[in-house]
Amino acid sequence: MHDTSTIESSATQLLPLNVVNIRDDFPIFQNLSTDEPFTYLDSAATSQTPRQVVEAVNEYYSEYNANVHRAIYAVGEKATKVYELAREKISRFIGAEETRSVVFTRGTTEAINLVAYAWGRHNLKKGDEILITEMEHHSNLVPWQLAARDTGAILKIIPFRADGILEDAETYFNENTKIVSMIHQSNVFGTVNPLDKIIPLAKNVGAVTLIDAAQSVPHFPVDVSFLECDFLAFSGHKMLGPTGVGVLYGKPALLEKMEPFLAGGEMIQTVTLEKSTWNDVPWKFEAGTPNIAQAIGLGSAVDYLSEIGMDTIHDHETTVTKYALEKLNEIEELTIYGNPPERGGVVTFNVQDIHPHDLAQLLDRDNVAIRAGHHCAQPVMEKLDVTATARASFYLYNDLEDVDRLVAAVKKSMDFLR
Ligand code: 7TS
Repeated sequence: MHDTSTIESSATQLLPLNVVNIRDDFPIFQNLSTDEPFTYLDSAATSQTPRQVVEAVNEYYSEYNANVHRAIYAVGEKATKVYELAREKISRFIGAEETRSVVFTRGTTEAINLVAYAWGRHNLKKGDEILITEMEHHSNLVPWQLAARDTGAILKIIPFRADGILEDAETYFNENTKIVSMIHQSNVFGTVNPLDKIIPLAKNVGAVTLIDAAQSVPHFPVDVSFLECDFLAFSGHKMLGPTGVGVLYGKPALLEKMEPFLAGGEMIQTVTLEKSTWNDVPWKFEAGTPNIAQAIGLGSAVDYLSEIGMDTIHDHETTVTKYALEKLNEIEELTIYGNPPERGGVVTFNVQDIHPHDLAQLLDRDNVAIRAGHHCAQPVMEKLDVTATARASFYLYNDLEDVDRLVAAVKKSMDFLR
């Protein structure tokens, strides 16, 4: 594909990936109409898309566009084959023992809702406890608020400390804990939560585990067989894939026992006017025509990430993040939120007196794209006593010069507003 060997950056630090070559694969870095380099620091919201993924989607539409699991003609059979091949690739990528563990959804949000409805509504009752953390994205909080409301279960919350680390997690587990649903890597602090401790605690009390891996699967190796979680959710668009596709991994025995989530075509075995029976797992959970092109695109994204290697991607992001923390910390008026020792490539901050939305807008003038807002984590903002923050997030196409441009643009904004 390309040479990913180490290069020396202008900031005289070695980086594990050759970012110049990697960027060549991403049309957006070539196609912008400005001379300024595009400093994209918002991959935690959505990642950029390599040519290989765009081509896989394009090929489906231009060469074998047909519905899946029903056509008895060549292009339809090819569509089914490539769609199911994407499932196999994703299954291998996350270390699943069986391909049928992989259910295609629209994204992390839908995957978590699937569990909250299809598992939660049928297994939770009054007095049961649902355990989440205070650092969840809304998509792993609101579905459980609704499940608690509908079943009489209690929503329990493990708090975090000012440094962005969970506090006394072990004290929240008891015989009433029925499900533990937890963010793997925080989209605000970058904290990587200690699943090696949490999952055994959940197992000890017989609770089911669901991991929100939206910010982890794209950035470092995640192996469900090693983690031994029951469910794991992630989104294609945060890992170089298209929008509109994501994954729910589930242990087959659990998926088999669960009721369907959405109902309609494809998820059935037999239908009469009176009643229906369900298709096998995973198709029982894929009602209607799926996002075929997007799933195929995600298969191609997984090929791309695997070829580079998730360990290398992780090492690369760690180096860039360390450099960003160093450089941002040198700005006296700037506050960085959280300081977890185990962290991913997300840095959340505010600059004294400057609203993060103003900062993001000024940075945009220098072609530096960051996220500003509550990051779909309003309870986290409340605890930090802010309404919003700025956030820079890194991926395999970022280098130390991106950090330099971010820091220069932040300083320029400070001068402009003072
Ligand atoms: N969980 C986490 C940890 C996330 O970071 C996100 C999206 C989601 C779930 C939802 O994913 P979706 O693909 O279903 O939307 N996080 C962000 C973010 O941090 N900025 O924009 C989206």
